[in-house]
Amino acid sequence: MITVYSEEHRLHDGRQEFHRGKMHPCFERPERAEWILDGIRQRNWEIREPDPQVSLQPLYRIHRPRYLSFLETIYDQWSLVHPQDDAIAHVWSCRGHRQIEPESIYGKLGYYSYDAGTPITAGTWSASLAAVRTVLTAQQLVHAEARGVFALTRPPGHHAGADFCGGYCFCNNAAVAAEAFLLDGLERVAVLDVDFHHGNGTQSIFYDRSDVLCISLHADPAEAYPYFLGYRDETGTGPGAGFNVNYPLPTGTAWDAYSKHLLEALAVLRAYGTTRLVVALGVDTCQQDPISGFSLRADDFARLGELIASLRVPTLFVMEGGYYPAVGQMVAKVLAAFDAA
Ligand code: Q9C
Ligand code: ZN
Repeated sequence: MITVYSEEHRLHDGRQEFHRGKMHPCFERPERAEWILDGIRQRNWEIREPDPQVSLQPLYRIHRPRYLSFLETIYDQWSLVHPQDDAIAHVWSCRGHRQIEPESIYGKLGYYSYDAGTPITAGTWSASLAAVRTVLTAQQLVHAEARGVFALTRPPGHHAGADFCGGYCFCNNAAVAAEAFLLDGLERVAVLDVDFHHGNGTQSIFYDRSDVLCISLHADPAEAYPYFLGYRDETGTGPGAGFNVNYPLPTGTAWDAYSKHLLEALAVLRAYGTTRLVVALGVDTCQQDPISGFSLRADDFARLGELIASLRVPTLFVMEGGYYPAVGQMVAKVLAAFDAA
């Protein structure tokens, strides 16, 4: 399996996130990509750089132009006032407040984000753009008839919506890739999100659309981040009615229960007639993950890859979460089992 990877991810290097009452070193840090690369290199798979010429049109279709300019410019404005610190919101809009983009940098940060775990640094925009080029280069390889390709994206993407960041995510790499398949003339594209956390950004982007089926297995938002989206009764709206499927699972879920729901998800993907699959590949479902609560074991990740392969659909794997050193082993197990099936 080919991996697409850019070392520009290193430019996004947040110092601290606000977590449960105190500032904490960022869980989502550059080292993660090294951990993942270790797993890929051990298998001797080809690693390619993103194509610098790849069209960014799908990015502009997924994200609002004003949000993208916010991402591009906010750190420079912030650093004039706070040169020693990362840009992070401390106030957000709520019910009864206006939904407006204020002039103040603090107001803008609140308007375009939804948590205090997602610092914006000097290199966040460059790294996010490199991740988008990475996923779009990988998408082009799948379009050119590769059976499976891995986009080693960092920062991750599935919590980012059309005009907001959060959950360590800025640009929604998986959504951008799905849009790229549509622009290439495909129909019945699907996103299968297996990250521990609900992919609230991806769901919100496609919620009223029938051209991208979104299916997610994740921790029940009643007990886990992102808390405000990812419930079972969220099935899509308008033309998108029936094209969003959530499987919220309780804390402690292990392979036995997980795989039952995965098989259901695969049946839905088959019934839809999926032509191209984007897998939002978080491996924070592993028992070892420091910020998550599922109990998948190393060998379960091979089963996961095997089951995804059983769909027999060209598949783009996009890296999402996973915050422990063995993250590359789990990713490699998924990809190797997919390849072998
Ligand atoms: N300080 C992904 O796995 N944790 N994102 C909440 C806020 C946020 C995880 C703590 C977890 C986001 C891509
Ligand atoms: Zn996650």
